[in-house]
Amino acid sequence: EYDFYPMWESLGMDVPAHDMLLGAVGQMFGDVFLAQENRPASTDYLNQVVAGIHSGRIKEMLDKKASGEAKKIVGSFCLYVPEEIVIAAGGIPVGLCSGADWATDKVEEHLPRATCPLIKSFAGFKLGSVCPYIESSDLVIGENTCDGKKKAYEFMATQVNMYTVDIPNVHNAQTLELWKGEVRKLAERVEQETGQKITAESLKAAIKLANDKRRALQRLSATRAADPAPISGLDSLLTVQAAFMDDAERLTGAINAMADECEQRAADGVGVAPKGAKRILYTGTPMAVPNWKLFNIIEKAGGVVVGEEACTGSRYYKDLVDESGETVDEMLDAIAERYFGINCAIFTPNDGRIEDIVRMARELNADGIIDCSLQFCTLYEMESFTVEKAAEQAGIPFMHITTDYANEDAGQLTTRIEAFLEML
Ligand code: BJ8
Repeated sequence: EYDFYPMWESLGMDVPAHDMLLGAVGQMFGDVFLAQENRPASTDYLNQVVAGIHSGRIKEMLDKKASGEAKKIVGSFCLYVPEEIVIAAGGIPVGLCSGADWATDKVEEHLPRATCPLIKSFAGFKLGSVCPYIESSDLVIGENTCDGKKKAYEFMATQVNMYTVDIPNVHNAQTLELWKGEVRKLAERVEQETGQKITAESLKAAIKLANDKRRALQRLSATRAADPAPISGLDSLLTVQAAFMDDAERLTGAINAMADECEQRAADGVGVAPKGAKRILYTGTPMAVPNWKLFNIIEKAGGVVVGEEACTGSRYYKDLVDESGETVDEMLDAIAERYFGINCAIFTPNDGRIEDIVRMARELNADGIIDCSLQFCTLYEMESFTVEKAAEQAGIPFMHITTDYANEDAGQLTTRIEAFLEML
């Protein structure tokens, strides 16, 4: 057994508090994931990812840095930050979004109480020194998306080495040009941090690496159209959550193995839930590790989540970067174009998201849509009315939920979800 304590201490972490966090997450993982029946055997890889999430994976990244194989670790909070750029400049990209309440008292000395739990969580993980990803990040990239994140990054910049990308709020030809400029500026900033120039060769390889991961996720997602569903929503969500932290090449291999097994299960009529279990399309705010609350409630109530129109779901993998570019400029443009298609609710209008929801519900044979917003997220709360209208027009039952990371509303949510599943 390797002793990870010296590593955590060298990162400046609060080791006793971190022990408590790891203990709680381990317990939750057992109750939520390992308690599932008929999981595909290949999901064992996900168990390993979670087991090493704060230990083996961190050591692996730090070892790569020490050997010179990687130059820097670069954290980010949003799907709009292109991982290809970080990889091509010799960095290791990691997702820093956080899915559990931590050090809330300290957070509320700097941010309002009425702030979205995702934002409070990443601030709390930093202030409580319990996240080895944030502590090992040499550069943290933020983005001007929602008001809460935008202003919280001003505080985060007092805590970490931070660079913020400006993201337009409307999609048109002119804002695409602005965005391409932002992508170039980001590339320069990352190069400056890593001390490694992005070359046509490194960028082409990074595009291929990220696209291969997306192609594997697309394969896995397609198998979920089958009834019975071959894999749970929980394991599918965890696969995308892992994609923000794990080694890309190794994870891609594991996802392809999961897709192989799930294709076979679909052909054989083997499912994680019984045939005829009510099928839910999830849409809404992202779910960062270890936020498994809602999926757990839906699936423990006998439903099965068959798709996620969310940043921790289809938005992460549905579109590929065009691979035909030859020069760095052409490839950066292709990256900008691909990322500009992410249907974040900061955009107005956001018709692409609405179309995706209805299309996915049909393709994945969903019986109902559950749209969820984290508390105090004005964007997704507002947009839920448009989503509801679209679901109604498409004749798909719809339910909106507002929740946070605490467990207080779990009983009430269970009752509401059971009633919704019953009605489908
Ligand atoms: S591209 S969805 S990852 S910004 S839930 S912090 S919006 S108040 S996360 Fe997001 Fe990028 Fe958009 Fe995706 Fe604010 Fe809402 Fe909280 Fe949110």
